[in-house]
Amino acid sequence: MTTFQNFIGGVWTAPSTGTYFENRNPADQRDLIGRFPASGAADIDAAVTSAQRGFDRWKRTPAPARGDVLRRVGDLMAARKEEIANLMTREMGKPLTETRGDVQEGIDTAYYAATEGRRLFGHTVPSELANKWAMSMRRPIGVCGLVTPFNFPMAIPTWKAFPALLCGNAVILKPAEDVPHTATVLVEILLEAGLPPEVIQLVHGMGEVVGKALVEHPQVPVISFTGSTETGRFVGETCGRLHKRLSLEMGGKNAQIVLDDADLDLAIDGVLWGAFGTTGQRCTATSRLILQRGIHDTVVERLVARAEALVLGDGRVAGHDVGPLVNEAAREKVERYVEIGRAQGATLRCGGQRATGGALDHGFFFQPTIFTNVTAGSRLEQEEIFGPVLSVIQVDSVEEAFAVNNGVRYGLSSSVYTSNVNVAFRALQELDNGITYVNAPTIGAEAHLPFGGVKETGNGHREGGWEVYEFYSETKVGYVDYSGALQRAQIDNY
Ligand code: UN1
Repeated sequence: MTTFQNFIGGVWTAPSTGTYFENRNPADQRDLIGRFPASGAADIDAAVTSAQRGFDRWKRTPAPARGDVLRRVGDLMAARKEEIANLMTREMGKPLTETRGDVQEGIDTAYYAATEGRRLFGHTVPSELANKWAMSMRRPIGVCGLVTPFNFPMAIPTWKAFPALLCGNAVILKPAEDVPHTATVLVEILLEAGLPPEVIQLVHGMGEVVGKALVEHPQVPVISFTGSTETGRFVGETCGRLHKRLSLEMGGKNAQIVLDDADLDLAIDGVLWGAFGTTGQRCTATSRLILQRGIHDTVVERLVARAEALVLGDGRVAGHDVGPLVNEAAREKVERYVEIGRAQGATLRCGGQRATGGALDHGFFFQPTIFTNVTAGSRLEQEEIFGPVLSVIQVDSVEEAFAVNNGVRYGLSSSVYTSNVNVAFRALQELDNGITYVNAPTIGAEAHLPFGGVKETGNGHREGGWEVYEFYSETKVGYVDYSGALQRAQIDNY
C-alpha cells in the first residue's frame, strides 16, 4: 500500500502527528488507494513559515515568467489527462467523461493564467493637476490558504491556485479528505513545471483540524473556500475577526425552468445532465425543475423513464452513466431528504433508495430520484441535498416560475428553456443568480468567465475569468509629481 505525504518546506514530508487516514474508492470500498497524512496544526505552522520564504522570492519573479510556469503546467496536465482522469474517478467516483472534463477545466485555467501574466492590467488616468502622473497597478498579497471540495478534485484547486500563483502569491492547499490523491498529482505537476518548491505547500487532513488551523493562522491573509454554507459561515466569521480577504463559494439550490413553448427534447436532455451528472454533487447541480402547467405531465413522464434507464456503476467502466456518492455520510444525507420529502407530502416518482445488487453493494450508490408535487417553500425545495434528488414544482406562469426560482436563500445558477427571446432576456435580468443559462442546463460554466453566486451562495467575489485576478492581488496606486512644486490636490486646482 502506498503512503503519501504532505509537501511542506520544499520536500515531501510526514505529518507531525505521525497519523494517516485511508482513501478508498467510493465505487468499491475494498479498493484502497493509499494512506494520506492526518496532519495537525503544527504542520500548518511549518507550511506558513516555508510559504513566506517562497512568497519573498516568487513575488519578485516577473509576472510573464510566472505565466510561463503555468503554461508548462497546462502542457503537463494535457499530456497526462487520461491518467489523471482515471485516478480522479477512482477516488471520487464520477464517470471518466466527467473527470476528463474536470482535468480540461484545469488545463484551460492554466492557459488562461499564463496569458494573464502578460496583462495584470492597472489603469493610467489623467491627474487633476498639471505635471503629475496617476496610475494603479496590481501587487501580490502574501500566503493564500485554499480549502477545496471533493466534487471537482482538479478544477477547483486550479481555479484558486493558478490565479493566486500568477499574481505572485504563495499557496497552501488543503484539499478535501475524499480526494487527496488528485491534489498530490497537481502539486507534482506544479513542481515539474518549475514552480519554486516553497511557493506551494500541500497539507492533507481533516477540515476541523488543518482547515481550521489554516483559516485561523494570522500569517495567512487570504483565504478561498469552496464548500457548504454552514462551514462557510464559520470561515467567514473567523476571517472577519482577523481582517482577512476571503472568497466564499458555497451552496446552491439551482433550478431549471421549462416553459410551455420550450423544446422539450432539449429540456429533458438538459435536466438529466444537470440533475444526475456528478451524481448531483455539484454546487451548480439542478435540484429543482420548475415546469409550466401545459407541459408538466409530458415532461415528468418522459423524464422519469429516462432517469430510470440511467446505468449506475464504477465510473471507469464504459456504459456507466452515474457513479456513486462520495461517502456514506453523503448517502445518509440523501436518504434523510427522501424521508423529509415523503413526510412533507411530495410524490416519489422514481428512485428513493440505495442502488444495490452485485458490484453496487461495495459502493455508495443511490438511485436517481425524482419527486413531483413539491411545494415551493418546503424543505425538499429549499435545502441543498448534494445528491441525485430532483424536485419538480409546477407553476402557471413565467412570473410564478421566476418567483419560485428566486424564493430560496441560495443564488448560484439557473436555467430557462423557452423559444421566446423576450422571456430569455427577462430571465437574464430577473433571476437572482450569478449565472443564468438559456436553453442549456444549470451546469457547464467555462473557465474564462467569472463563476459564483449571489445571496448565501457567496460573499461577492467570483472565481474564474478576469475577476479572480483582482481577488488575488492588491490594488496599489502610484502618483508621480514632476512639477517640482508642492501641488495640493483639491486645493490648488479649484
Ligand atoms: C461546482 O459545481 O462545484 O459549471 C463547480 C460547472 C463546472 C464547475 C462546477 N464547470 O458545472
